[in-house]
Amino acid sequence: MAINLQKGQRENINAPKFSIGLGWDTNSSSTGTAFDLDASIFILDDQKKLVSDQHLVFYNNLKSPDGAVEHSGDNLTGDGDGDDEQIKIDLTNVDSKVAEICIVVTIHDAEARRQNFGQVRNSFIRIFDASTNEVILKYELEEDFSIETAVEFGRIYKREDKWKFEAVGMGMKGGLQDYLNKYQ
Ligand SMILES: [Ca+2]
Ligand SMILES: [Ca+2]
Repeated sequence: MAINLQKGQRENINAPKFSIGLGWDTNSSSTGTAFDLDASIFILDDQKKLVSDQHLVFYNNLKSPDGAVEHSGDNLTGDGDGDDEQIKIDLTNVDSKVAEICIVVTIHDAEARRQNFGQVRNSFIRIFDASTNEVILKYELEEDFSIETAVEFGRIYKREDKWKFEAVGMGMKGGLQDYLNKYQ
């Protein structure tokens, strides 16, 4: 049975290998131009900084150096139900320096296209077993965003050698750059 999380809720992750599915829907008629949302994964050390530049996994860098985090590739439209972008995680391979994995979704070219998360609907993050497709955890983000152009959907972090997931659901106005400033 999947556990449905509320914002801020934390749960243990018991299986070290799993996939993350991210979904969203947009209505391009609200701004006149197409939306392209992108998942970026910040792999952080215990000082909450990127382990290296290669530890930012996104459409242009699909795999972390240790192979533990792998992005499925860029989805350009978000059309349809189900996952729009996916990430494979193998915590048994993760570099020993890694303490946290943050999953951030940004709107590509948001400023020029005058788009924000106030126009995005049906956002979710789910953790599932890729071999059985069984959903373990799911968090449906409430639609309480307005001008944010980047939202941290969730984070996976280590506490006393156990990995946990937190449903974060917090946004920033300055797009991916805000998160680069925070974590680089
Ligand atoms: Ca995309
Ligand atoms: Ca969708």
